[in-house]
Amino acid sequence: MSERIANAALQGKVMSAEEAAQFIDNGATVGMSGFTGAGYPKALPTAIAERAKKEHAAGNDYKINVLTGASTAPDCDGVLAEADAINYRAPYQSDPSMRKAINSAAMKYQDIHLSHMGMLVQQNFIDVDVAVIEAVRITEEGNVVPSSAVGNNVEYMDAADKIIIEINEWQSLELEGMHDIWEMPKLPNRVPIPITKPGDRIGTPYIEVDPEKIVAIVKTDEADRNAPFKPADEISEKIAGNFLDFLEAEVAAGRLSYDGYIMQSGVGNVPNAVMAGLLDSKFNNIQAYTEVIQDGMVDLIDSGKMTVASATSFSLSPEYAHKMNEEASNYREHIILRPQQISNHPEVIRRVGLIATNGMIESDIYGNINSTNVSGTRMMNGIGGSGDFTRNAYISSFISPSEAKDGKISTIVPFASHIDHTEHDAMVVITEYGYADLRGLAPRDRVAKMIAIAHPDYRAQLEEYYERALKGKALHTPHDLGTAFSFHINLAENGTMRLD
Ligand code: 0RQ
Repeated sequence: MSERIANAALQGKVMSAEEAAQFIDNGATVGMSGFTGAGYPKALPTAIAERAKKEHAAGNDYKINVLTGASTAPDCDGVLAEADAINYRAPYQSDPSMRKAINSAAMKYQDIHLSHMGMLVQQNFIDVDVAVIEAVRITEEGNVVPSSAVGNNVEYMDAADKIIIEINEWQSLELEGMHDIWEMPKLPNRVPIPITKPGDRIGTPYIEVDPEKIVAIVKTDEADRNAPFKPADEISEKIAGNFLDFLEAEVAAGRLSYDGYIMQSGVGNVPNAVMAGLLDSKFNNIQAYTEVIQDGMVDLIDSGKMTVASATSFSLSPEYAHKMNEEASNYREHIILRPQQISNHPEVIRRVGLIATNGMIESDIYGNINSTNVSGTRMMNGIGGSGDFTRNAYISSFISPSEAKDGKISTIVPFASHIDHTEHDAMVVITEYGYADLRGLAPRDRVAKMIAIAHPDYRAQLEEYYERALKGKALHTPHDLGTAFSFHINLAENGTMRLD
């Protein structure tokens, strides 16, 4: 253990998770590590949940506010939601139990852009009482080497009065050297971020921490919890093929080169299929300036097609997480893990000129995108980093199957029931039926392109809607508000929309 806790004074702070949970009072705001199932605390959430259950059984109030990097896992967000231990949660989650608690109003959730979260803490909009951070090692000086995600660890530890470190022996010591920690000075002293290429390293491989603030160290030995990806199906392969056609068209138009395409990619099976497609493409020296490293990127690195991937976290299947742990030292020259304020920073995203590709729930016929609220009301996961990238990318694209819920609803709809990304930001929408390039098109000129990528079963209804919209007082963006949500209402009436 002394290899993992090199600071002699801190070795005396090792205790059980139950003991460490006593530092977290009712009403506390807790800033946790963790991003897409990687690098989240493995022991404290369960200990906090158990404490909450005991307090509730004794008739006492006990709820905390939880901030993270992004989503975590059932043994973090899941156990806390099930124990009714959360009052307020931000900025991104994807846990089924937590989703249920959010949609039944048992807890509050604020869906914040991932690049904003650290800034809100840094500028004192949100106070952090305790930081609970997973690490691979504490250095002799008391500095913290994060594990498989950096997230908002820097801002949370800076702001917190008390810090609890979970040293996870499952995480490879070889991760040390992969992180690049750089902190933006507080206002009014901000400076340009000196990153011009995804591979630029600008900071330290550890987070500087005041060791006096570390009140507890808890030892764990648990794997990150990410679900394995489903093998690519026919639809995701078609979407990936259409995305590659779009890239090829950009090359043909002289706007993109086969050498040095810079990508951001959302998580999921379809983005992974896109990366599998890139393996057999003419693109070389592919670089990622993104927020999560997925299986497909590891394959691209292995093949030599991807030279560098900059992110804030891993989001790997169990098989690939194991491989990364075994071979971290080999991947260090290709992978950089940064604080999420930097991985998702508008300044750098715009400068490097990347192509952003994210999933969506639905797009309307004008290109307004809903990423978060099913039928405008039920929170799915959250905006994550999709807003950071979509608003600032060189080209912003959205990929999705043309229908959801076994064909019961079209993902191309007359009017998006909730809008996360506006028509001003979304440039290209891709389904298994092709891509709609909306760049340079006025709203009315977008409609035919969007209907052409809708599922054939829904095209006539969409055309009929647009005809009706034109017959009314057809203004700049024709709509027939009385029937705009007919697709969503039908879905609700069919009883197929899960409301929890
Ligand atoms: O629900 O699991 O109950 O069947 O939504 O849909 O098609 O599996 O697609 O996994 O890519 O998720 C937008 C949610 C898409 C995701 C979203 C239902 C569908 C299924 C999942 P079931 P799919 P994906 C980087 C960037 C925001 C964050 C982001 C997301 C479930 O991409 O969370 O982009 N994005 N971050 O049935 C009703 C519709 C629906 C629908 C899908 N139109 N109506 N249900 N579903 N479309 C990552 C981070 O930021 C960390």
